[in-house]
Amino acid sequence: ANLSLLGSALNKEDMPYCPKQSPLIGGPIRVTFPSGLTFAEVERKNPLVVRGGRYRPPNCEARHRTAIIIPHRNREHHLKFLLYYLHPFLQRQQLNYGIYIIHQAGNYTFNRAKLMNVGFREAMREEDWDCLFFHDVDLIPEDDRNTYICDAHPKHAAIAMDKFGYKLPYKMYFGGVSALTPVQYLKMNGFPNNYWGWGGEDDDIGVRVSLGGMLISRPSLKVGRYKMIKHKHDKGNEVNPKRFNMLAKTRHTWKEDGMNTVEYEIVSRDYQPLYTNITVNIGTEA
Ligand code: UDH
Ligand code: NGS
Repeated sequence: ANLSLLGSALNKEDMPYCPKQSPLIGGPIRVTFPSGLTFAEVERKNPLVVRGGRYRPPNCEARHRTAIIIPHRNREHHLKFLLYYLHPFLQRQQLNYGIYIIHQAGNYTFNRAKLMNVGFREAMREEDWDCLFFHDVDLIPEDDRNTYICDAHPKHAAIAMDKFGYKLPYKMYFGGVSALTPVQYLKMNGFPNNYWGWGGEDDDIGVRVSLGGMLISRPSLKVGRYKMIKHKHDKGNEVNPKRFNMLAKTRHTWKEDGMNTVEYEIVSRDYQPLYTNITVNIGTEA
């Protein structure tokens, strides 16, 4: 009895670090999309996740603090499946983590990269995250060994997607899921703010990595596997006809457009059981 009293008197700082390799990690994950799944069911399955979609391992001090940043509008049905897989996946990795949905307000053309800049600033405001995962809502990781921690260089994690036959579609592809430390993010002045509509912004980000003097780190093809939830082009995210012209100029524009110039207005910040929802007005194209 004395021992257990002592145990409960110990505070978090006295907990041992989690092992370097989590013993809870398995291998491949079988991803299916159960019909009738609800957010309430995902909540029930994740009793240790607290308000705002935060989690810490209960019995050890996490070695890593990872924020997941998800650009979003009108994809609740995808979000539900992503959370269903992502919460247990991150818990098996024994991370201290938080999930942020960056929701674009209004019906103006979607801007994925600018939403990521908002997510970076707003997440860092709340916590000293050491790694940020920029994560499309429709990509489900298919292997436990795909650890959601940062590397010495910006990481492109979604290297093997089912829709590309589990291969990289092209060498410089940087789309889907990527991970950067705050230092890496700021070194490349974050992401571009001026790609409105579909396409090219991920290539721009890839170019910024090298303009910032960094390399791209990647997991193996075996581990960096993702299943994409099938869908059509969204309304409000039409193909951006300017993307090639813009990409041709990235080397001249990256220092003048990015984290140092991002402007937006927070509409609301609410702490849902499974995620923090930040609704933001990001304006319109200049
Ligand atoms: N997103 C939204 N809402 C939108 C548009 C985009 O939440 O209206 C987010 C979401 O996180 C998504 C990401 O931005 O995963 C990237 O957008 P996308 O999924 O439209 O891009 P992707 O290249 O697909 O994955 C393009 C449509 C492919 C249609 C192919 C039909 N066979
Ligand atoms: C490239 C796009 C990327 C896009 C990738 C995969 O052509 O933004 O295809 O697209 N670059 C340009 O348009 C310049 S996908 O097959 O997922 O629709 O991510």
